[in-house]
Amino acid sequence: MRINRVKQLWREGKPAIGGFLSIPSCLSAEAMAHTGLDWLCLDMQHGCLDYSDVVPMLTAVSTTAVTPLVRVPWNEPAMIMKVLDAGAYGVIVPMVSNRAEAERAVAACRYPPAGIRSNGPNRAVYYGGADYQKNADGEMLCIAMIETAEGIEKMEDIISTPGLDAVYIGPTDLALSLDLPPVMDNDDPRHVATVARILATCRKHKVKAAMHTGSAKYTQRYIDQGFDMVMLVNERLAMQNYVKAEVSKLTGWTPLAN
Ligand code: 3PY
Ligand code: MG
Repeated sequence: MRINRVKQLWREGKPAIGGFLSIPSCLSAEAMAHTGLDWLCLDMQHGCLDYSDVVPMLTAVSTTAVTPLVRVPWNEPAMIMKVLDAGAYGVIVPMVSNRAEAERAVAACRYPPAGIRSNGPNRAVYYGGADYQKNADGEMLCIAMIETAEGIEKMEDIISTPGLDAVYIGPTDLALSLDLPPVMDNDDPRHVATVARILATCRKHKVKAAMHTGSAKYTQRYIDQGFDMVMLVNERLAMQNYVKAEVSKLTGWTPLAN
């Protein structure tokens, strides 16, 4: 069975740094897989990706050592099982608000008797190996997002869910839940304090903590703060920000004001 690189980094006490994919393209997925990042997450929640986009994009990412993850659109066992069968090595489940929802996500990621995952890995066997079913429960990451008001209130119940590998903070939904503007790299003291409380609760229960950012500055900040997994950039913004920065360097020409 191919090992999960993110879990391996954690065993070595190192953080895993990754990116998000939102453009339905195998070529951009493969290009992002050649940037040095540890993991890439195909974003079915807010990215423009359907299942028929995800399957070939997982194949593109798996031409490299990058760990492929999928953020599913919602906490639905059917989609969690389908993306794992297609070779995702873990799922990020949005908007998990209480213990029952966290248990539902974990169960979908584990074969019986630990969970309710149905047998039928298709591409996953080619990517993971012939002994996939025997070892999958130990390699697949189940990551629950804490970003709702109820989730903040019940973080301890969620984080202490048996079998949950990590908790992933969605900073903009977290901000909305705190009645703040949906700013990604967020310095509001209430946001900062909530993020610190989630991290401390993860530490208490020996669950990994993951954070989403929009810049190297904040990625570094969260690495230094002790996060185990940090999202640096998504490919759409990487492209747009790079071109905008280059455009701004030109003189003797007026860029379109779109
Ligand atoms: C959030 O900021 O809420 C996220 O889910 C990041 O994608
Ligand atoms: Mg969110």
